[in-house]
Amino acid sequence: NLSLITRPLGGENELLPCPAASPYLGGPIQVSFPKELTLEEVRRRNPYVTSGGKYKPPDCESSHSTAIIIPHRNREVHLKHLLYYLHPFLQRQQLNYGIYVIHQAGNYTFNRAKLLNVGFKEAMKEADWICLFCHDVDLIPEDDRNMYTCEKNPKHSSIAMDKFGYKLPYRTYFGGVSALTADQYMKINGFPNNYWGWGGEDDDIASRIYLNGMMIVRPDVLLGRYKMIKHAHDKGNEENPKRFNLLAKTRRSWKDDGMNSLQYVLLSKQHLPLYTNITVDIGSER
Ligand code: UDH
Ligand code: NGS
Repeated sequence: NLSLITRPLGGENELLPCPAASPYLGGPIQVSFPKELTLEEVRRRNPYVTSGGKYKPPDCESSHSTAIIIPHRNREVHLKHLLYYLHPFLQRQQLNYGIYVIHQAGNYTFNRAKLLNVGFKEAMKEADWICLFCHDVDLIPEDDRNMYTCEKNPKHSSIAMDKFGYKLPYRTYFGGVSALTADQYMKINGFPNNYWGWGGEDDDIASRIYLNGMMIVRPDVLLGRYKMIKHAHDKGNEENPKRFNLLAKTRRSWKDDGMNSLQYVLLSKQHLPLYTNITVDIGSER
């Protein structure tokens, strides 16, 4: 119960460092999706969250800082449920964190990887985040020991999703929820900007990681469990027929397509109570 927390002070007004393992972790989480849930209720349950969806533990100094980047369009109901679970989850992990929703304006074909690049750029403008979590809006973590912190190599977190029978669908799968430090992100020149529509962009990112001498690390399979919110296929995110051709060229293209070629128009940035909402025009396929 976070409201019972007192502030153990180190020196004058100084908080002691948070313990290596948070005492608030509870393990498995029961996940359900009550229809009547409102953002107001989520807000009421998270009184320590400040403008833009930011948080710092009130009782200790965290050595971690994680930006959660959520690519988004037309999934408000999923977002509400994700925020409901994610805010308390991150607080139990005693992290400094901020939640960024990157909203693709317009009706042009969706581009998940480019939105994540925008999220990285905009989040880093606000703070020196140590760790960036790329997070699909419809994936709810089911165990709070699945730490939202970064490792020495890029980390794939959503390794046991209910829709895949709580197993990895294939060895290099990097979709859903994954985490990179800012250095790791820049080392691979960020993510590709040219995957319009569904599929392949996560495999491109995995290639970039290996091509740059890194590897994908994962949490324990008992901890990296996620429930996916069931939904129909999105309009405007049809399977990308070019994805196989693009993937065949990653080895040559990664250096020129990514953070160093990213172009977009920032339409708005709102610091809402539970998240920072960034609306962006990412253009269309050339
Ligand atoms: N997203 C949106 N809006 C969209 C499309 C995607 O917000 O219209 C975001 C959202 O965060 C989502 C993520 O992008 O979780 C990935 O979207 P996705 O459609 O690739 O993945 P998801 O697992 O659905 O949600 C899979 C659809 C099945 C396609 C099967 C094709 N063989
Ligand atoms: C692969 C896709 C990935 C996708 C994964 C899981 O085939 O982008 O399936 O998809 N790669 C290509 O299409 C090249 S899912 O079952 O979640 O719809 O993430």
